[in-house]
Amino acid sequence: MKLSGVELLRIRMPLVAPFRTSFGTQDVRELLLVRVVTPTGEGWGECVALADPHYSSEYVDGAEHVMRDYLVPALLRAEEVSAHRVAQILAPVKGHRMAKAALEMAVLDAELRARDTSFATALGSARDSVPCGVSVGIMDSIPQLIDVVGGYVDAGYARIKLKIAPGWDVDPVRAVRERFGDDLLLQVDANTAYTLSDVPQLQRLDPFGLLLIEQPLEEEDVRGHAELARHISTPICLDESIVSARSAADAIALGACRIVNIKPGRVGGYLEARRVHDVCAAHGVPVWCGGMLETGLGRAANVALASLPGFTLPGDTSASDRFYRTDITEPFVLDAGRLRVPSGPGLGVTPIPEALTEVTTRKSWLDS
Ligand code: NPG
Repeated sequence: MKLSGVELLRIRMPLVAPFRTSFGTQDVRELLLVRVVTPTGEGWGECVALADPHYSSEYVDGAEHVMRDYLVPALLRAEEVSAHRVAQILAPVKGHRMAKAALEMAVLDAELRARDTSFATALGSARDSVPCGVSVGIMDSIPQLIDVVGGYVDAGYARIKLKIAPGWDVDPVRAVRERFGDDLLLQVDANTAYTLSDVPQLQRLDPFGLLLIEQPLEEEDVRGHAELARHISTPICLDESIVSARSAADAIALGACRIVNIKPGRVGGYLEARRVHDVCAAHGVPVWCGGMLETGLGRAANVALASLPGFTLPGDTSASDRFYRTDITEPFVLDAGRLRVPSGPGLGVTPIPEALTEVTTRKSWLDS
């Protein structure tokens, strides 16, 4: 198909509570949405880049810039655009995976709507609902953490992930274990906050039966993770370091991780995310779907991805109300710790016009 035009929408969504990680605190989510228009319909994409380049080198203003000046013009020039061709068309632009992923997602949505096929079916879904975990930010105190975790346990979440950083690691983990018991599926996420000199401190997490520790070391330090793995018994899961199926294969071959967090934006799109899944499955490495505080659009696609057979651990695919009082789509609601995989054409959800208008701060239309 030939694209008629692309709309870029900047939105601003307040969070229900501040979300603190080892790299900063967020109380509002600035997002970039993409709407591709074709002669027969439209498709939606969501760019997961954050406002600031602290989780990854990409950030939302940069993503908008590269889309407007490079990526969208390339797609508009192409005579034949399909989701499977997007990566190839955009390949002359280096990096910018989150921006590329959003465009591919929108084209895939348009294509699948036209074929009356869901994301889940197209990606190879194996179930119609997925178990959900929730990510819990760094708190001001342990009693506050216990309160917050208790709320999520009561809501039915199947697994808890605690954000950790030097100074907020062993004590909160111990407190949560003691309060909620050994059966609670519990994992931690360091977002690159440690170095190999922290081995003794990270060893102190070993007794707590954690499912995994996520990305303890710097993004590029894959070999360091392999070294760390020789000193701790908690399985290492990589997030920031995995930017493609190839980097997943390399990390696995090096012994740097036993588990992989798949975020489609981080690896350049849902099609590459499926390839990461396939590489991991071929090596017997469990995967789970990460989250980037998505709206209902990104959440719909993530839940579809999380229904593939290799996703054997609960993902950060929490309900809409974990972050937002009002979502821009019909909200995703937890049911016995699970979310239903959308089955309608494409994403199976679309923005509710009034809800979208409410949060939109800027729009631009690009055509050839
Ligand atoms: O459920 O959407 C979610 C958030 C899950 O903790 C989460 N994401 O590093 O995985 C992460 C983390 C993150 C938070 C990443 C904020 C980027 C910004």
